[in-house]
Amino acid sequence: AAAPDPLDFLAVDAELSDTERDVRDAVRDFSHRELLPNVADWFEAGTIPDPRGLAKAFGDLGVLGMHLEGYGCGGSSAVAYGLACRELEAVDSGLRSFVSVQGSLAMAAIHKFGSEEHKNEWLPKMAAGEAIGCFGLTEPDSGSDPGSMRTRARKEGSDWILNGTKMWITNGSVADVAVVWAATEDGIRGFVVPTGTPGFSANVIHKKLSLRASITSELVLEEVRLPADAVMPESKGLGSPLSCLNEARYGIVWGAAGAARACYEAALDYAKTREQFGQPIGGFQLTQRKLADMVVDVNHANMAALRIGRLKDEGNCHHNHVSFGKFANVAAAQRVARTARGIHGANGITLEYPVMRHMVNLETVATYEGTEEIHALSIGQSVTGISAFR
Ligand code: TGC
Ligand code: FAD
Repeated sequence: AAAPDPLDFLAVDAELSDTERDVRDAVRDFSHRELLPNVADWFEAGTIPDPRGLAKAFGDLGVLGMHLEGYGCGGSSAVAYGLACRELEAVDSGLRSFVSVQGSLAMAAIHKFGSEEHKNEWLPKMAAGEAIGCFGLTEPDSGSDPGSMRTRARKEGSDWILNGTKMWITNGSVADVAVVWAATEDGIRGFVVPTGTPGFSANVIHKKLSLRASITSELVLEEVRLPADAVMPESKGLGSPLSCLNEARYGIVWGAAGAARACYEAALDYAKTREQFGQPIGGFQLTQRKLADMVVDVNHANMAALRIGRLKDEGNCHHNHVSFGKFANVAAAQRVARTARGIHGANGITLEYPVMRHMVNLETVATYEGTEEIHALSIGQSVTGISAFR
């Protein structure tokens, strides 16, 4: 047998079909050409300077809502979509987030729960990157417990009136359309809110130390009047937004594997070339132990992502499978990023190398889309049958 490839030790990618490999390569080429040369500057600036241009480029690449069927969307397999997330997050978590929020949250919500009119109006232009969407679930006082939301939608004649504040909303201030979740007399419903509607405003959140190549905003809704058909007819209860979260969390399972791989590859390269005490630091036993731990984490993460992706394509993926993947892979990526940061010595704290950027991004990835603790509790509930959330 051939010796293991240091960059794919367990040959996980050998399990991919030709189509899946083509998607992987196309997204990797695009990411290396268009994103990697710019991402450190965007991270340093604390923004994405041309979000509309980026949306259009992602639309042309075909990654926005690529796993959704019809309405101008790609209709790809779950594994192909996951590979796209992996390659994007190998560059930066904020860039995968851009694609996740558009395709797996805003578009997926409209696709699952919207009317034919909502789908026809928004999905084709969102898939093309001509319109940007955001997804407003979290509030200042309602994060892990979204059922406690205070945003309200009340009926006035046939119109809906929305009031409330959403917090930490990716792309909120650059979005054309916001999917807003609000409590009504009939439970939680989702609303399609064009962001030009009077009473809707968005404020950029500054001073972030993580996910800096991403725009994060507060949404304020003050007596926002919407027509009767703004409500997504199929949305009913907290299960509706949670089912969208499964889609985005699935992308994170793969994305975290990408961030981990990027950190491991940077550390391996550095360890082989940086010399101290007359030899490459990769020649020291302590460094080799770190590389061994990293290669195990990266390959475990890839295997878990592929297994969960295959379950999803078979129609056998339960949301607790996704919790398992998010919990395991984000923690693995955090370990790898932190170790890789150390192997880079002082260079590791700069934006000249990707490792600390990934390390601090992963703080966000561990928090959003269900914190590490929330996914631990989901797995705990799944294996014991006992809920420990409250
Ligand atoms: P609970 O009573 O357990 O559930 C309410 C109903 O929902 C069902 N359900 C799910 N359905 C689909 N998918 C899931 N993952 C589901 N989890 C639960 C459940 O069966 C129930 O259905 P029914 O028919 O019996 O009513 O609800 P709970 O209030 O106890 O909360 C459960 C908990 C804590 C797991 C949930 O609320 C949760 O996941 N909290 C974390 C919140 C979160 O992840 N927020 C993310 C916001 S979006 C974001 O972060 C975007 S980041 C940008 C990016 O992705 O890049
Ligand atoms: P809290 O829920 O207040 O949690 C604080 C701590 O308490 C955590 O450690 C948590 O695990 C722990 N905790 C809470 N409950 C329990 C429990 N039952 N048992 C044990 N420990 C518990 N949201 C959106 O809706 N849309 C977006 O586009 C979006 N984008 C984001 C982008 C960024 C950069 C960030 C940082 C967040 C984003 N979020 C978004 C919000 C994100 O989903 C929330 O931050 C997350 O759900 C956690 O909520 P919280 O921050 O209020 O923390």
